[in-house]
Amino acid sequence: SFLTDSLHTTLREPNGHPVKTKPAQSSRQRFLDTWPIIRGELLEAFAAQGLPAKALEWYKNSLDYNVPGGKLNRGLSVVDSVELFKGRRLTDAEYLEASVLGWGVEFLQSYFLVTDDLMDSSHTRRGQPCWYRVPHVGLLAVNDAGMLRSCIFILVRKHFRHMPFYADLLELFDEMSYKTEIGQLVDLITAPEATSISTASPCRSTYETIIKFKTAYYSFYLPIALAMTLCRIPHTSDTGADPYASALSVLLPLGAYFQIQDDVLDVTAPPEVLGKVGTDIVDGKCSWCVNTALAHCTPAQRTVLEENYGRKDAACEARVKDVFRAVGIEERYAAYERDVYARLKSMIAGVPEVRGEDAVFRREALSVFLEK
Ligand code: GPP
Ligand code: MG
Ligand code: MG
Ligand code: MG
Repeated sequence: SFLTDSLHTTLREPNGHPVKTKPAQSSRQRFLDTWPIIRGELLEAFAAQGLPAKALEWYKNSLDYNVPGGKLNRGLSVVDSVELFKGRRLTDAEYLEASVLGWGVEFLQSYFLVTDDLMDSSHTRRGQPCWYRVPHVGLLAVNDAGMLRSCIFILVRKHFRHMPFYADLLELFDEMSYKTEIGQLVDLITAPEATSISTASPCRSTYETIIKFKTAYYSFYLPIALAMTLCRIPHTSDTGADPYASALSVLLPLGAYFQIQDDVLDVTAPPEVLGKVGTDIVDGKCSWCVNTALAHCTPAQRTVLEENYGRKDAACEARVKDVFRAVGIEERYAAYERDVYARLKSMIAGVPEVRGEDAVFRREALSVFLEK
């Protein structure tokens, strides 16, 4: 449609896949233009507590370092979906309202990333050192992460406290955080320190649980559900279908696809491109790659994996990567991607559209997300 065409460039891979599509400059730019306003409101709220200048400086640095530097896909999905549901360009006031929720998802994301990098002993993120690795930050990163999460509630309270759906917004942020924490728990306990994969025994169903909980709910369902809530899309429809449930039924497998891509990039993408150094192999993570390798390897390759996976050693990591290459991880991923892309497209085609008072829940919000 005109809207998606104007919001998204249609870059294609040589094989015709519409992957790695970047939002056009204009959509991203309008969202980024609200950052100084959002940041200003937070600094004002902080300054009102009467604190030493040094504290304000620290808070400001943490915000700038951790929040606006990513791809912003999650935040953009909120504002783009609101625009799509309303079927017109938003006024500046409406846009700011939607962007509070978009930045809310980005604050949640920054909170997760700062703590995830500590838990995963990661090195870089978005092309710069992880926050906890910045000199003088260290474990203060734990508190900074909590403060990034608090930004959500300061902003949502300021902008939506008087609205009848205020509690719904809070509940969404809260429930999706809980789901993510569950996912992070399973992610971490299936990658125990110094335990070989033979005893950690990654398995498909555990893997599916991990990726649904740690990624899909907050990265995919949350932005769309926030947009639907802001647009007052009702929970019921003429056909009896709950549009939030229909959205969820597509967004969970879509989020799983995204995390599988994240896992593959962790072992295959150059750090300069990815902005982070992959740690899944040395961390012994129950990832798509190791699951796929175990399902297709020879007994000899299995031994190599058992002896080298999850060891904090570059030579061990290289041996694991050799096995991954030998079993054709990238080719298997390409086949999976073709298949899941087609499946998601047909699932999306079956999602009912639901009319609210002055907005319509459109299935196109889901396909826009798929193309991203
Ligand atoms: C992605 O895991 C999941 C998260 C970032 C959610 C973390 C949840 C918490 C409750 C902290 P990942 O480790 O594969 O991400 P990345 O590859 O970006 O490090
Ligand atoms: Mg990580
Ligand atoms: Mg992690
Ligand atoms: Mg990862």
